[in-house]
Amino acid sequence: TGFEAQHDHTSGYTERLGAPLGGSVRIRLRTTLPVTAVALKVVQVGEIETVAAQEIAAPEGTDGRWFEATLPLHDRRVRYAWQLKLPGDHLNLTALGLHHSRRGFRSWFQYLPGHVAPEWAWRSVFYQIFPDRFRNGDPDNDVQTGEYIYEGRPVEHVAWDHPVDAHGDIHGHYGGDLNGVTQALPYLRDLGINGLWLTPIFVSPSNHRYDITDYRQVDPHLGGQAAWDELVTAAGQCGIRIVLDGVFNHVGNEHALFRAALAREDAPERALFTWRDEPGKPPYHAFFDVPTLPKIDYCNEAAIEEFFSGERSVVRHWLRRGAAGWRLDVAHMIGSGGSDADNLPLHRTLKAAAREEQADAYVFGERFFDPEHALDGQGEDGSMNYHGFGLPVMQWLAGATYYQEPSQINGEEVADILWDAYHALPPQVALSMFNLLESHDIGRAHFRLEGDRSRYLAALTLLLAYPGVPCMYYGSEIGLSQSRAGNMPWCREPMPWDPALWDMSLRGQVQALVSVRRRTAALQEGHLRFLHAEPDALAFLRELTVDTGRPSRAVALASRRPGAHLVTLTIPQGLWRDVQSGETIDGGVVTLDAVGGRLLVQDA
Ligand code: ARE
Ligand code: CA
Repeated sequence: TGFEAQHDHTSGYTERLGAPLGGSVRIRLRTTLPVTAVALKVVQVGEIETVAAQEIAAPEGTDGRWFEATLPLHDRRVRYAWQLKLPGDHLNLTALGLHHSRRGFRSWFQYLPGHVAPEWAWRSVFYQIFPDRFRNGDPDNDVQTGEYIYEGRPVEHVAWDHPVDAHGDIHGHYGGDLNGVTQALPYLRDLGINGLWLTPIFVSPSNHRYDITDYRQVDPHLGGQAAWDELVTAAGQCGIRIVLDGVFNHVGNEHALFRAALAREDAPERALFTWRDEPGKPPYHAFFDVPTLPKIDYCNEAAIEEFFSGERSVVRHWLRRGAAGWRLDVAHMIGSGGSDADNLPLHRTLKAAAREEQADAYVFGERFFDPEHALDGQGEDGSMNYHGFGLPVMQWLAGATYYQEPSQINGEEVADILWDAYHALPPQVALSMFNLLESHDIGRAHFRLEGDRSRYLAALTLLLAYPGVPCMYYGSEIGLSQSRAGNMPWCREPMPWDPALWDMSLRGQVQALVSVRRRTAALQEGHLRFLHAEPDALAFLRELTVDTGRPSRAVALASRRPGAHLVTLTIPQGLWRDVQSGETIDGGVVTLDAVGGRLLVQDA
């Protein structure tokens, strides 16, 4: 399709992302319109400035006329729009496209100075592992039945082929460990992933390990420190980085600091927690009032030092020992009991400590709701993208939310929700969002889609093509499902290792998606444009063109109809390759069968 005017965050149009506050950055516009002049409207520190743009020579291999302007960076978040003067007319280019009016500031392009994203994450495909359920590499370290009492009952060793049930969950340990993850590296490498997010691995009595007893020891039931060191080394040799789960809102009730606080009325450790007296509740604030998860009070400098800023803090400790970043459990709660916004200064302290330790540490928070206010570049790099990706996509494809609410949304609404969430964020933040369809907390996508391969592949296609860092949940690639409806614990079935139990054709399709994601620059850092939306189908374009001298483009198309579904849409000219079928397609107006989701790429 012919374009009329184009500008985005990619390096052909924006000199660089995250240039320092107080400086400036050169930005460009390309247009085929008969413009007489181009200017930039910039809003910062409450004022609108006008900056003139100069025409420059078109970069080789491009068409249209090019204009360049210098964007001054005097504010923590700079918003701008292009103004194109035409004979007897003028048009404005914002993130929403060309319009006569200037539209609201929220639709303007935005530039976030001073925040350099960990770009390796953009080039990664992550895989989430729940250690107790992924692979048992060493049966000798397994939790034994009756080894200790947890929440009033002896723990139990559960056989790997025993499905998760209510009994098995709370007290059941399957014996998965880090030795198993190391053993599975050839499998993971073959799948093509290059990032791992491990849910907690430190000493903890529960099978999920969110109630941590000692943050500086790897649980011996997972193989201890030796298994971690071996995993980090071996994963590094495969080019796989590991992000750890940072449980910083609460500790486990067996943690030494909490035990000391409980032991004496006048213990100094009492100041690390908040105490209360409410009938039927624990005498201290706790995560969702779960007594095993006492909340840490960050009013206290000692707590900040212990976990974040101190020379030997937990955050620093594991970055020094090979972790590549942190996923922050219940990020919005980490603080001193105030709102998510009140907690921002603390998150900046955490991120600053992580970056001091490792310049490209990737830090993202867990939030089930709109995270925009928390993503100012100084705190987290991104957020788990339930809100702006996984929940709406799954709601659309499953025809209901994961918690079975009887609500419906159509393709146009999904496209709107996704686009709104995407363009609300500065580009380097949008590209650092941690995208997922499912996790250890919510029902498996495959199950929520009733095992329908076609819609499942549509979901995976969108995941691997969308801006942000894609993460798959262990077993997704072989069609691992769950034995009954619901969220956790049903979504935590052990991974079967007998290939006879795998859906091999699904695994092949996932491999193809992962591989193209890792090879295609447009999928890693290209901009986003929705091309099509109808109730049962949607399509978007990822594009990175001029700076490489050759185009890198991809189109993702997904349908929620179980069978064939012909969709007519317009895609840019040129030859396109279908990632699954290998078939070649000419650009322009095309009619494609959207069944099962399709990914088309164009790279020279
Ligand atoms: C266990 C049992 C549960 C039981 C619960 C209470 O498994 O069946 O209901 O105990 O007794 C960890 C474990 C859980 C454990 C929990 C408490 O993994 O298995 O539950 O500790 O012991 C909300 C939060 C979100 C949070 C989820 C769990 O917003 O941040 O709830 N996620 C993190 C981790 C969890 C972890 C913890 C927090 C605690 O990822 O694994 O739990 O450290 C809707 C709501 C969301 C809600 C979401 C999922 O979308 O809007 O707010 O998330 O559903 O339930
Ligand atoms: Ca084991």
